[in-house]
Amino acid sequence: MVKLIRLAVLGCAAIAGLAASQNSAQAAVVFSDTFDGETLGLNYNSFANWDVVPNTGTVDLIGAPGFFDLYPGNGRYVDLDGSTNDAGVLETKASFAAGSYVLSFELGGNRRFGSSDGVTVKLGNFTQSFTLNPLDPLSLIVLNVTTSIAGKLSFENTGGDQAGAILDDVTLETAAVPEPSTLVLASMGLVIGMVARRRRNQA
Ligand SMILES: [Ca+2]
Ligand SMILES: [Ca+2]
Ligand SMILES: [Ca+2]
Repeated sequence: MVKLIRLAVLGCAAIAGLAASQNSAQAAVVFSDTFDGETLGLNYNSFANWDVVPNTGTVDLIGAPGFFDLYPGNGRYVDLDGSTNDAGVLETKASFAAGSYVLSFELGGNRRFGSSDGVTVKLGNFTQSFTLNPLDPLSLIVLNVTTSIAGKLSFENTGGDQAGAILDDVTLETAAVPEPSTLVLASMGLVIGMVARRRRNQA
């Protein structure tokens, strides 16, 4: 019995050592943009961190002060359907590695025309679509995203009536992996369970 307990303790120590030697992957922000540093303009394509993909159409940069400020208090933001009746694809200049991320952004309705807008979000081979009614409020959306290939992050409004869904506050974080302490506790539970089972079998 003493031998068994000593084995269990040794096992725990070995697992703890193994876990401690691994780097704990904390969530890290790899991209963040509020659009507040941009210049107001229709059919805007001078973003610090984004390109409007050539030959896809246009987007507008609107907001404070007083330039189609549809969502006061949010600084500047993007109308994903510009002023050419052809919504462009807004794509990050940076490419992101394959992996798991937490992607957050704010989307709001166009607040102008009666028809709803579809918005497709892509990162590598991840894709998800949203439908925004014109009066939907600017709301935070948080997605767990996994892509098996490297790629850029993009937003595309479907349709082309010059009144697109509104995009603001885009943040991309790498997903956190479990803390070593969590791993150690889980491993210790496993070892203790095995010892208890052996004790029962021997009784
Ligand atoms: Ca903003
Ligand atoms: Ca527009
Ligand atoms: Ca529209």
